[in-house]
Amino acid sequence: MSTSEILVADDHLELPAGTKTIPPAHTNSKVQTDLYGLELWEGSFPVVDLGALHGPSRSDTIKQLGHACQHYGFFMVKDHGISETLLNDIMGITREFFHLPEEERMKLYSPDLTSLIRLTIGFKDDNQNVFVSRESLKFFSHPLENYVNLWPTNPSYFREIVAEYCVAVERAEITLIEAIFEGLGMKRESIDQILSKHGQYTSLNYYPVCDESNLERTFGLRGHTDPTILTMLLPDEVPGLEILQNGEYVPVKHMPNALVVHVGDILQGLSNLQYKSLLHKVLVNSEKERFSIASYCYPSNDTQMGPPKELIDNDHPAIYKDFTYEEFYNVMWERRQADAARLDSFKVSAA
Ligand SMILES: O=C(O)CCC(=O)C(=O)O
Ligand SMILES: [Fe+2]
Repeated sequence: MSTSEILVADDHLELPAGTKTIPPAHTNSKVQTDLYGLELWEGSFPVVDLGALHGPSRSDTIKQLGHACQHYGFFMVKDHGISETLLNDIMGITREFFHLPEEERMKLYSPDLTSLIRLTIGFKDDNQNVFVSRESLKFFSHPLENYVNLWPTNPSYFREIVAEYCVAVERAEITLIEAIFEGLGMKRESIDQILSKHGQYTSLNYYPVCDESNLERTFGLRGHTDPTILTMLLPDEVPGLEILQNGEYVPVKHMPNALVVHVGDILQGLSNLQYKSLLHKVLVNSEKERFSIASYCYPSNDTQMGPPKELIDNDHPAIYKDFTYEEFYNVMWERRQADAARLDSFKVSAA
């Protein structure tokens, strides 16, 4: 594996609930909004119109993104530029892949964390006496031409559809990240340095129906934060994803054609802790299988993951030292922590 192919963690441990304060919703207009003017889906989940970043309300939208990152660590995006047809196609091909016979899927199984594509399967954690029942096909997806030839050819349209989706999501991710960085006050030079050789890692996820008798001790995925700048997730309509809000895990309500965005650990570091990465987990159920597609965006390997100089002054001293993504990645695997505690050893105050 070259150093440009650093993997993201897929080992998720259960974590205690933390606390976050979220302002109450205003319900006096047709579209519910919160105190920051953020539109709320189902009264709880902020929604940002990504299309507005290309028009005259760009600066308002950038402010909204800042509020969503700071106060929620999570938001949904609409008008993200990915067609409904493509969203349906990628979900369809993901279902088709996981409905292939087991021996066909298992050809891609690999316990090797450095593999450029691998199928991971459910397992039992004997220490905690729980099952984690997710099956995932994980692979690098940007730059596309480096990886597409490693992807499966069964189902026959797999490469075509997945490639089209990954390119479209990458475009949306970069638009979004640039706007978030701009909102933080980063200079163009810093933004370019972080994103010039950025990567994308994709995980097609399958959560099988769980036998009723095992439901209590089976997770789809245990509580964790993502070791990314941000993650863009396409969930299907089956409930399962839960995010931490006000110290409690809350089920995310499906919003048709929206993508779900999580602030990741790297954005936490780069923002000098103005934004915190989001704790989330996935539950399984005994009635319906569930599918999701996660796109993890990570920075150039040599990115300095401490806050850029322009975010630091006497009133805002640096919380994190300068460290590279590569160093972060090594610590993450060494310590096997499932949340942003992975960043703690890079704090200025750390020994
Ligand atoms: O499947 C989901 O809804 C969430 C997946 C997730 O959190 C992850 O892959 O990191
Ligand atoms: Fe996650």
